[in-house]
Amino acid sequence: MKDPRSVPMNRREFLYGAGALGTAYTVLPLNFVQRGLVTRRALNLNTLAKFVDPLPVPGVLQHDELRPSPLDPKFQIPYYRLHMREAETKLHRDLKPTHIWGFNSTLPGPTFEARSGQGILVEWMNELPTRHFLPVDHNLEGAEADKPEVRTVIHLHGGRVPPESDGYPEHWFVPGKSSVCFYPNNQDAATLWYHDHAMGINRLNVYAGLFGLFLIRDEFEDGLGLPSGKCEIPLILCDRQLDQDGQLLYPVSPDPKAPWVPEAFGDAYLVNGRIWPFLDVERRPYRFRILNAANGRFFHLELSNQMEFQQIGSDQGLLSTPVAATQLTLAPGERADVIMDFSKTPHENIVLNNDNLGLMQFRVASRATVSAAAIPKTLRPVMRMPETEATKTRELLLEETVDAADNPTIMLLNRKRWTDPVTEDPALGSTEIWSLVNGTDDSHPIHLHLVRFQVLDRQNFYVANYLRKRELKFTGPPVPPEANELGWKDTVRAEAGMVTRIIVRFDGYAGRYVWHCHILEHGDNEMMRPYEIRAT
Ligand SMILES: [Cu+2]
Repeated sequence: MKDPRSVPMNRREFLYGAGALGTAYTVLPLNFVQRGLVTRRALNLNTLAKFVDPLPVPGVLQHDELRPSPLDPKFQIPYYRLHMREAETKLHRDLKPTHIWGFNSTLPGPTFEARSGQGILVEWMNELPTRHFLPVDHNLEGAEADKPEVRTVIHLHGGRVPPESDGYPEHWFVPGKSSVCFYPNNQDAATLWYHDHAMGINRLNVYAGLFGLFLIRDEFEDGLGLPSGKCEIPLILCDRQLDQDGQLLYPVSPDPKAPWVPEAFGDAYLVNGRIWPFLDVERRPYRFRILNAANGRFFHLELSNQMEFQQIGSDQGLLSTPVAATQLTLAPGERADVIMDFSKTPHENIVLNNDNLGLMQFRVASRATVSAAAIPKTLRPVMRMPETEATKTRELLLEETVDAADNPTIMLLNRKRWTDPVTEDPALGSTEIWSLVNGTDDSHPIHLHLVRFQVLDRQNFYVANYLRKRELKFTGPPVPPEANELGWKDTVRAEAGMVTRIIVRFDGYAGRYVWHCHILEHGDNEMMRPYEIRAT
């Protein structure tokens, strides 16, 4: 048995509804057996004061030197070094420093500021210890006992990157080694992020702190007059479990030889690496780059005063027009570029909530400030891709297998494991429709490396019939994508019991990439497949 919980019809919805912040593990009798057979009890978050720490803003990276471009050695391009190190960091004023692994010793790592069309080189340096401090499961593909326990490889999520620099999960390197990646940045301005992608321990490395933001800017976006400087702030969200000493706890199954769990939730929410921070804001519009960097939690955001905000961008850059909303759902891996205008709000404290529980507080200044430029009514045009452009449609099943006690044991894409031969092999430059047939009770955020895509629709289907006969019978009409899903995406929520269709042009580079579920516990347990773009 892998999972100590009883599994209701829809696990994740149950966890939200329980008001327990998805911490089913912490409401069970705790017996966390981690290295050294130490039993550690969870921290009671209610003992911490809310909104006493200022929101940290990750520093912006400066390059170390210039080096010849791999595209044309006559040109020198910025060369950055990032050091993955163990470190201690304060997650809250009243907690002892927490042991983490971070890029340049920080959680989140520093932010890249790149320009569209201007390539950079990054040397990712593994300076981590040789033993992992979180529970490795040697039964998982790629994390066998004969593999080095600590391995890392970095993926630029949302980056249009040549295959050798994409962070293929098996291209890991061990402590004392480094890897140089080339990021051409030949793509529209967008909110990307970088994170570990090592085979079989990805969930642990990211949980330990190995992630950060990567912004690409361009002239078009510059011309929109969006809030910038101190009015443009990343909000990087994740959740963690902490023990009574404020140290990271990663949940484990009752079987010490097979500690993998199907999802890892925590009741400590971190915004830019801090629990319940506050941000002083002037009475003017702010631009927030919101990233869901959690292992498995879906965030459902809203402001305590029900204030409307404008979403101006999604995963792969600007939407065609701002989308007004009071609520925002972000699955793991998804990003939202959001304008919140505090100019018309009174002097008050506004809480950013997730499922009615506070994440952080905005303290609106008492003085009115100079009026700021209005948000443009139109942003970057997004041409909808016609379905007729697709030369192939693939039906791809998302499936969980369960044991006798109905606990998930493995998650599969199209009933294939990681080591099975490649089945998704689009030709370079071709367009395909991928129908993500979700036969499970959970939503899975599906991410394709290299490409951007558009969401076509979602449609309920008769699941039992499909699992038996592989025959699609729809039980409802197609549902169009939500207004904030009409831009370019790289991660899509494949909803439970629905077929989610995306249309993808496979351009950029030929070679080997991956597609996977961004619930990291799923990706580590077979919900990840290689795919190959065939040169034509
Ligand atoms: Cu999944």
